[in-house]
Amino acid sequence: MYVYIQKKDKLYVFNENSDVENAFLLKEYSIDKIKFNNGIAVIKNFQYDLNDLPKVCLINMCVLENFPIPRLNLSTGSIAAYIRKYQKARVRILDMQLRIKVDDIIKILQKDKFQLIGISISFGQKYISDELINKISSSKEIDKSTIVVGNVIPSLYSKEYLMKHKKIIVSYREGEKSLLDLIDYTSGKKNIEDVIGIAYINKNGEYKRNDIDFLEMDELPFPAIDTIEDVIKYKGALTLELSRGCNYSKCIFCPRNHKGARWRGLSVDTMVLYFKTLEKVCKKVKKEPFFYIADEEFIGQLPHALELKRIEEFCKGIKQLNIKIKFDISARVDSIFKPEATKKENIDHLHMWKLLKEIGLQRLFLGVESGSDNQLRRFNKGTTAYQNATAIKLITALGINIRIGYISFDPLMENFNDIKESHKFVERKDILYKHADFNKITLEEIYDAIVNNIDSEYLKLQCKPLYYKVSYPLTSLEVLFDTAYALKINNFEKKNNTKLLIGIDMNMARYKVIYFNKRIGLVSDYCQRWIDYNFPVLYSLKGLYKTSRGEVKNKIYELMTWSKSIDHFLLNYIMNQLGEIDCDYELNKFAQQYNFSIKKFKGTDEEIVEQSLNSWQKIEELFINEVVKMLKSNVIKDTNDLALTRSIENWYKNRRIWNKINDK
Ligand code: B12
Ligand code: SF4
Repeated sequence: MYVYIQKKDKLYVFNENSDVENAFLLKEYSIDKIKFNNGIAVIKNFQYDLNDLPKVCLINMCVLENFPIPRLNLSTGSIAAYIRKYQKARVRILDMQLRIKVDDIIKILQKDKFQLIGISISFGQKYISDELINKISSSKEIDKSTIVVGNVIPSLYSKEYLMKHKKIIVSYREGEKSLLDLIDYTSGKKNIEDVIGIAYINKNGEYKRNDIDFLEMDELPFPAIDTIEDVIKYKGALTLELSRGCNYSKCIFCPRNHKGARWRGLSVDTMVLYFKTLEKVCKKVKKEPFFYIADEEFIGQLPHALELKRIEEFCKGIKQLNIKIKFDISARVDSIFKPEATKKENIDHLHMWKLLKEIGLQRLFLGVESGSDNQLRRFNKGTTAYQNATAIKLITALGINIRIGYISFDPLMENFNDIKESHKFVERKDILYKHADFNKITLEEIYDAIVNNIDSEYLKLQCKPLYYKVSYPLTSLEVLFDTAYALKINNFEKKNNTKLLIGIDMNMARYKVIYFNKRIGLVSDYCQRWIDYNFPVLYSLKGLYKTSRGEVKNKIYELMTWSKSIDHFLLNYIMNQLGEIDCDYELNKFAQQYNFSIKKFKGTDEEIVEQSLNSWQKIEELFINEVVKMLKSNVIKDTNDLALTRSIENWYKNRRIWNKINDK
């Protein structure tokens, strides 16, 4: 980092390593004669005005009602840090998660006059960004600025985007290098044809797309944390990125063009440095050092020895720092257990996970997706139900807490078989293990006992259902643009002379799709309505969970698992109402707890499903009442701007209206 102080025609430059000669800004102005005075370079007769540096505003969109708890935004943070690394422009970050509204943004843009305005548009943010872009375009004070949009939504369908907003530019992949080029473009130093990684409409009205390569991660500086104080103020979470891409890249529902099929990670030294830096920052802002690693696949799926070495060195580096940090990561199930690997390789992996736990790994997100082999094959997930169960058994026995991604419905399901099988899988209480005591049992013994199904007095089950760990219950597969699943549906349509993809939902970069099996489509649709209805309350609770500690954290966790049970048994209840399953012991037991009597509804399938939701909402209401009680008695403390309280007010107000969150 460099500090520049300009006083009339004098410029003082400071860098903590006295490496002033490499200050990019001085290179930009071709300053060669530098005199040092007490480690500070003093440049006399500095004829340039630093106020003339281009100004860039990076805006992160957010629909606050749906995502009331912020996360430190890395999309803008990473680009801002990169621009600053090259001292190309002065950057300001505006993040709508931090309660800035579209009209506030417009006022700032009118006042500060930025040469380049970058807008980050992720899922569900299309409409709100359209509103912003339209307001910018119709404001005389700012319509001269160049506007570039990036992130998932514009990148997945840049052409359609540009047809709608002709004057803007789309950055369709990583934004760092494109932004540097765009600064030169807006300063007249580069032609638009030479700006990498963008799509645009040229002077002849033609759609153009300039190439770009993926960045090497070590080129990335530590992300900008300008907004950190506000993130903390609104009880938000800290995030960090250590790798990009995924070496597997074959799950058919996951678009890969934008993020990259090749995994690229920071070097171990840089990873350690970034952990250290964020820990230092946390001390400064008085926040517990807990961060969410945003990487799609943290481990990397490299050749075995290399992967092991990398993680071991990283853990060693963190241990040597002697810092106390906590972090969450995501990985694939086969980063824990591969049935086809040797016993030694699998145990090596356990050792690697144990090390990660020792340096502060709190929670691991696993893309499990299903407990039905048929469905896993359809997804090309590369794992089996047995493998999923075994990996979870092993990892929980190591004391690592997990969350799992799970997809309950997908449009090509022919009947309820996969749903029933997969739903039963998460009801299993023989998968989650208690933390084993390593003084009493070795990794090898844990492995042998679990893989060979042998009882061990040192391995105990939690006796809790796996659905407690499902991150978003009752999820339907979203057929996102640019995915192999969309192609699979195309082929299915041709083969069966039917039409399943019936339109596009730009706001979510996905297809509107009807299910091959209409009944499953109906159940999926209503489950989504149920989840969306309850989502703001649960997302707020989840956010508060992340920032709370001790007893309060446990209380919120209990609430969240309660809500998971209600969601889980809703599907059993609906399937039972539709005559797909019997009312079994588990469903009966659950209903009885709340004095809920299961009586059969009559009518069309849709009427039956809707009545089921209305009626099940009575159980959800007991849950909501309990949250209110805890808020009133101050057991749970809301965010400063009462995010949870507002979500609850809406919950009561809109009962029995089953809209979906991302509906216009
Ligand atoms: C945080 C996160 C979320 C949060 C969002 C929270 C919030 N408040 O908005 C939650 C958990 C809610 C979420 C949900 C979903 N997510 Co999500 N999420 C992420 C995650 C883990 C981190 C994002 C991040 O910070 N990345 C790091 C930054 C640096 O990368 P970036 O955002 O892509 O930014 C770069 C470029 O996009 C570009 N760029 C971005 N903005 C801009 C702006 C300008 C001006 C320019 C020039 C460039 C630019 O440059 C940046 C730097 O290179 C990513 C995984 C990942 N590592 O990206 C998945 C990810 C983005 N999510 C994904 C998906 C599919 C979803 C869901 C649709 C899942 C689902 N089926 O429900 C939902 C949709 C949510 C909704 N609105 O309904 C996919 C997207 C697939 C793809 N390749 O496009 C990802 C990649 C994960 C995955 N592999 O499945 N998600
Ligand atoms: S879902 Fe995860 S494992 Fe599968 S391709 Fe996408 S990032 Fe890779």
